[in-house]
Amino acid sequence: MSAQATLTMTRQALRSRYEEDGFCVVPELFPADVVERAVQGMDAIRRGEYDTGTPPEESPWKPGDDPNVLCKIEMPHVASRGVRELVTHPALGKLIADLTGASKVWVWWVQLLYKPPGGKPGTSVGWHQDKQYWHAFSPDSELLTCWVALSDVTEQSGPVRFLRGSHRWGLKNIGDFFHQDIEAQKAAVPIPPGETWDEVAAIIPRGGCSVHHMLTYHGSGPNLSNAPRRSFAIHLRTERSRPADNVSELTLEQGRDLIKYLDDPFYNPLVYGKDE
Ligand SMILES: O=C(O)CCC(=O)C(=O)O
Repeated sequence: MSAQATLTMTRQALRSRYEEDGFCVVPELFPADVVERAVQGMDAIRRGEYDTGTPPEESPWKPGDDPNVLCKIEMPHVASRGVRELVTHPALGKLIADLTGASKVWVWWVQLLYKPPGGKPGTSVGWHQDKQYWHAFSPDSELLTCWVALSDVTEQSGPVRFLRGSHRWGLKNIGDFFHQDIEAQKAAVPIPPGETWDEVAAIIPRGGCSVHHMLTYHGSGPNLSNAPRRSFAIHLRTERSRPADNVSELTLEQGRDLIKYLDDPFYNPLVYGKDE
């Protein structure tokens, strides 16, 4: 069997996993040199150095802030050439097209997530569904996230934990990214009748990724390893997505500004398909 035929088979299996579970894990996607340049870019951004000349968006964490809490920086791909190379790498667009059957795929938001070691408070991510923060898109939009591992992600390093099948539970609007006690928070997650809590930790080698649906519940605990957990959450959309009808009525907290760059290829690059 040719390498292409093997890849196609693997992609079919991944697509089934994504559709059935609401997430899938891809152990190998980005070339090692691309990952290394993105890591260098990540460190430069954390120091406040921007080789594109453009700063990231206003972010919860700024250079000089506490190095022991979760570092979350918005839109790092406009600030670093190395990060941009990874975020626009053709392997990413192809993967998303293979998983969704889409003819066009755009990156519409990116988060740099650096979870320091040491298990300190302020490093967990509470259970949430991404769509609860994305009201600026219509409810039926096809939105998904590729979470890229730039360090080996193990059970000890605070991996993302997904609730298998929760993408079929509907939008609950119950969850909190910044909640710190993810054990206690479990009680608040509304499990529909007949469903169960089926939690899976995404263990991913450096250069691999996971992909999750906008309704899949997920969160992560502290990093108990002795190395930082490095990642980018790359939020993507397909041609089956559109702004919500009521965008102008939304508040900033409801995500009104998340669609402000849809027509700007520097911020929202097309990563699969062709422009008309
Ligand atoms: O990095 C994490 O632990 C969670 C990231 C997240 O919430 C996401 O990728 O949507």
